[in-house]
Amino acid sequence: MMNIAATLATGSRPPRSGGAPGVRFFDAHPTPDDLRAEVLAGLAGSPKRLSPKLFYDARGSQLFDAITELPEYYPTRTEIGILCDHGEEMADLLGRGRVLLELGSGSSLKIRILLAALEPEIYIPIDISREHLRASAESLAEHFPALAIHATCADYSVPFELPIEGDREGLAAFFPGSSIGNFEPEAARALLLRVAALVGIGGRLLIGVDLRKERAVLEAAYDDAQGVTAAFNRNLLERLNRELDADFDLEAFVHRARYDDVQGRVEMHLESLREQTVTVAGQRFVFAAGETIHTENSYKYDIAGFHQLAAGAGFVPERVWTDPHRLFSVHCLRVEAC
Ligand code: AVJ
Repeated sequence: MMNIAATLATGSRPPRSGGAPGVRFFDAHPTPDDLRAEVLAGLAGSPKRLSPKLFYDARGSQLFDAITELPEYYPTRTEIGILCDHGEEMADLLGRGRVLLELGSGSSLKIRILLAALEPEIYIPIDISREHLRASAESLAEHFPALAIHATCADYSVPFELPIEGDREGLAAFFPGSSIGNFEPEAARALLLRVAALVGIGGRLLIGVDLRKERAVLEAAYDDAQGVTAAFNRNLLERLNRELDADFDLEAFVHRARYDDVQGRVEMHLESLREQTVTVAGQRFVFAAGETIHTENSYKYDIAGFHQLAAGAGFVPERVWTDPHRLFSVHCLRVEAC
């Protein structure tokens, strides 16, 4: 079994490449989110809600990177461990020298582990944030100089054209980090259907899924002792103050994370500590004391439950890997001919 981490450190076996080495940038011109409309609609709702994608401005992305280093936040390091331990088996299943898509920009260590094992012909990171995608593609090219990187700016939750010539068999997609957990189950199924359409019949998806577990572990992972997740959550209000001329008093809102074991999700909220009125983009919103803004759901699955969701999108489970403590899972799913 080849030691993936060692290969990464030495970079001794660059991937074979059919496409021209280096970064090519493809822009599907995804419709920019109408931040103002989305936020005003969310705050006018009952309960008040804001989309978790609003977390990821520059400061938010930095805070999320800090979260992944926290002792309480086990998903990132656990998934990396699974990828390192089973990278070769994953490559055997997904196939080497093929086309590998990634939902997300490829800035993480995770994709480097997979690229070293899979040696894809072409790697296609798909992300809606243009600059973040360009930057991570360039830095990846330094690490994999012979790799053909077709960086694609697109919104993967809607149909778009894959930047590859001709029909290709056995495409593989990678969706790490349990980001599928941010989607409501119905939206998660719709996204998986999109991925199935992208990779085609016989194509495969390698996806990271956080597993259901005891409340104390989950609530600690989303409300760490150092308050980094609290800062990540409240940064959303700082962003609205900056970008939508809002006047949120950050001291008047507190971070809350609670596990709903019926829904199987960790909910993050920002709770108003007193009766108050906030103006956002010229509109006034009244908050009662104790009223919250629901900012994120992070669904957790057991393996059978996730396989059921995947089956609803035309995927058959081929293999699942977990860590020794069964905290996290990585699944290899194949698109079955219907
Ligand atoms: C990036 C969506 C996978 O839900 O675990 C981390 C985001 N939120 N701490 C998650 C997050 C609070 C994370 N995902």
